[in-house]
Formats: sequence, structure tokens, C-alpha cells
Amino acid sequence: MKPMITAFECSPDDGQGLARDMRVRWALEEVGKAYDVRLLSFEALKEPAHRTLNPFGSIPTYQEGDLALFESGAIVLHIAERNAGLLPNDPGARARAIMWLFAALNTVEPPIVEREQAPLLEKGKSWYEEHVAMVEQRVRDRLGDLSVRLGDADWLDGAFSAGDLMMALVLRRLDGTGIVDDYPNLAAYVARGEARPAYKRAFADQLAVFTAASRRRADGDTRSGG
Ligand code: GTB
Repeated sequence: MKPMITAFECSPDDGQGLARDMRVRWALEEVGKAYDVRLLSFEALKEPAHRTLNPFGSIPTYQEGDLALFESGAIVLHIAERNAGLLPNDPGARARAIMWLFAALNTVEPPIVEREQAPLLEKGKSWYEEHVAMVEQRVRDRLGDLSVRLGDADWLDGAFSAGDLMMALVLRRLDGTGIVDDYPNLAAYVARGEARPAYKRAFADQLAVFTAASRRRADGDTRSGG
């Protein structure tokens, strides 16, 4: 049975693969598992039908048979545990790959999200500039430590794993800021992830959704504009 995931009908990132369905798509592509996608509007996310799947009213979700999951980290871990390709067999290496998945979500992502949200939520406050500088420094502290640990390795712990998948996508949230470029080994690490065929397929699929939505909107505009 093919799993069903949810994604934005029209992603606010213009199809740049920054929304969290990209994590699930990439994981499914890495393990070679076909899947279906149910696209949702922002309104539909908050409706009771979706909240039964995800009480927080967000994407992505994952359904397979009787199982329904939310939280991109839990979904990626579920996929990685049940299919070959994203976690090593050796128990120690497997535990460390899972550790990196949590490190991406719990240690590296929080300051990146805070930095991203500051201009949206805090611009205009008297302390805004100071706060942004402080949060950016926290991001740089995390990236500096990660850069030292990665060194000249290709991946964080041996072969590519679910931990690398999550870390590369978390770092991608800094796209357009130039911050990752200040850590050349991290920039090369993200580029290595983006070069993987599974990443490319996942990216193309989510971009196709955005492109189709934009075309529909443009057609609608043309028609209504007469
Ligand atoms: N912790 C949860 C997880 O990892 O699954 C977080 C899920 C989440 O925040 N999902 C977002 C969502 O559904 C989409 S990814 N938001 C709508 C809502 O809650 O109403 C966040 C996201 C959105 C847009 C961009 N972007 O445009 O660049 C990037 C990331």
C-alpha cells in the first residue's frame, strides 16, 4: 500500500523545497517507496478533518494503512526504520544516525527558525536589531560547531543517513542569507545532499505542485480579467 502524505496546495516558498513535506518526500525517494500526496489549502489545514491527523493543523502528515503520523522528524524516522537506505544496520552507527536527526531538529533548527521569524513577528520593536543580531550569533555558533565536527568528511557519521537528510534540509532554511557560505564545508555538504538523485526527484515533484498552482492562478486571473 502506498503511503499518503500531505503538502501545501500552494507553498509560500514558491516551490523552493523549504516546506517540511520536502523531508518526507526526500526520505521516501531515498528508500524507493512510491507515495501519494494530498494537497491542502491553508484553510483546510485548520479544519477538523485535518486536525484529526495533526492536532496542530500543519503539514506534513503521513498515512499508511491504519497508521497516521505527524511531525516530519517522526515520519522520516519511521520511514528510515522500516526501509533500507537511511539507517545503518550496525546498532551503534544506527543510534548515532538517529542522534544526528535529533540534533538537526532540536539543536540546529530552533535558532534558524527564530532568526527566520524575527522579521515577521518582531520588526518595529525597539529591541529588534539587537535581538536579530543575538539570534544570528546563535545560528553561527551552531554552524561553527557543526562545521568543526563535519571537517572534511562527506557526511556526519560514515554513510549518508536520515541524520544527514534532516541536517541538510535544516541548513537549507538559511538559503538566501549567505550564512552557510561562511562555512564552506557546510555549503559543500548541503550541495552534496542536493546532488543526490532522490533529492532531485523530491524537489522536482514539490516544484511541479507549485508550478501547476501558479499556472491555475494565472489562468484564473486571465479569465477573470477578460
Ligand atoms: N514540527 C513540525 C514538523 O516538523 O512537522 C512543524 C510543521 C510545520 O510547521 N509545518 C508548516 C505548516 O504547516 C509547513 S513547513 N504551516 C502552516 C500552519 O501551521 O498553519 C514550515 C515552512 C513554511 C513555509 C516555508 N517557506 O515558505 O519558506 C518554510 C517552512
